[in-house]
Amino acid sequence: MAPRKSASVSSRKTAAKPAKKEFTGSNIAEFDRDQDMKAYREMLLIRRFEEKAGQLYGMGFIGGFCHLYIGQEAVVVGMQMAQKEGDQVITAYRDHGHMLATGMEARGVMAELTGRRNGYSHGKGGSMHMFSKEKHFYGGHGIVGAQVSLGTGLAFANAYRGNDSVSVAYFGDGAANQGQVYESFNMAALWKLPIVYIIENNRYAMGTSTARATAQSNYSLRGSGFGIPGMQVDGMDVRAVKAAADEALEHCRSGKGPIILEMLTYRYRGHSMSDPAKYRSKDEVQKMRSEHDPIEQVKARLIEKGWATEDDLKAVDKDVRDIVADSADFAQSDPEPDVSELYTDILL
Ligand SMILES: Cc1ncc(C[n+]2csc(CCOP(=O)(O)OP(=O)(O)O)c2C)c(N)n1
Ligand SMILES: [Mg+2]
Repeated sequence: MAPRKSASVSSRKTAAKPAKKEFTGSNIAEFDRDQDMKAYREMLLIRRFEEKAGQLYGMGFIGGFCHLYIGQEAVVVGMQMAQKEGDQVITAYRDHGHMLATGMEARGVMAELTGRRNGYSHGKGGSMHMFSKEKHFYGGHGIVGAQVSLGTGLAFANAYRGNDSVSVAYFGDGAANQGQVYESFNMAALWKLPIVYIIENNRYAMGTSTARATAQSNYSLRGSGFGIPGMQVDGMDVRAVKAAADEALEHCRSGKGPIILEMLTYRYRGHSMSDPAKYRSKDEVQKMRSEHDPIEQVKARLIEKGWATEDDLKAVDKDVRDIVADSADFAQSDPEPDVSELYTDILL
């Protein structure tokens, strides 16, 4: 039998075409006053909630893991502003912001952090494992990259049912190097599944910078081998996120299959609560906070356009602080699950 001629990599005719450059990711949505006020309020709620969660953790009220989202608020808020009722959200362990953005109650999230009965998982899931079918929030996952495959499954369900919902699956720059992400990309592209893959590139995976860990640091190109288009987006500007989200969701809803949004963002706090943060300088964090903070950007715009006064914004802050304080009180006074509940709601 004649030996089969092996094709050289470069001569293969079956190689996937690179994704067409039809998206830029650099558009900025025009917000009216209501949209800017909404974005301001929602981002502030996440920030104040996270600050309080950090305090409660320090006081010993929260056990286990707790990963704060401070700095990245514009990503979930901009995405949520573009989503429709029924679109599913799934993410990793840095998840409190995603939950609040979907409209889940601060009380239920905080009570879950403190392991109480009226937490979203009845106090048995904690920070990384909360769900709300009502708000189409599918977790909260501690295995890096796992939510990408699960989110692809949600998109498969949408296609199978023939509804026009889109699955929005968030993952980090570190997770983007996991193998199951590419198995998911392949299936999603093959079956044209309605899913927006959001890579929250906050520059670090625990203490490892993207520069040290990744061969292709333009994550928006990560789907090109499968023909999945992608955009790099300023994830610190809620209007840029909203504009990219509008395009991406429309792409999915019109049956064109998956799309990737790489959100260029930054986390101000450590990876989790026990992070000495020796892998970056204080100056780096400070520069990001002072020049790109997502909330300050909206605040400055509201004032500059004359859409709100300092007093108006202080009133929003007061309102948000009240919601967070109430959630913290609730999370400390709500009872723990009864002993008889030890074996319910869990997998044995
Ligand atoms: C499969 C698996 N490997 C390793 C870990 C440990 N781990 C937890 S978070 C993390 C870093 C992930 O970084 P990234 O995806 O960038 O998300 P970020 O924390 O920046 O939001 C690692 C390696 C894990 N939880 N699961
Ligand atoms: Mg990261």
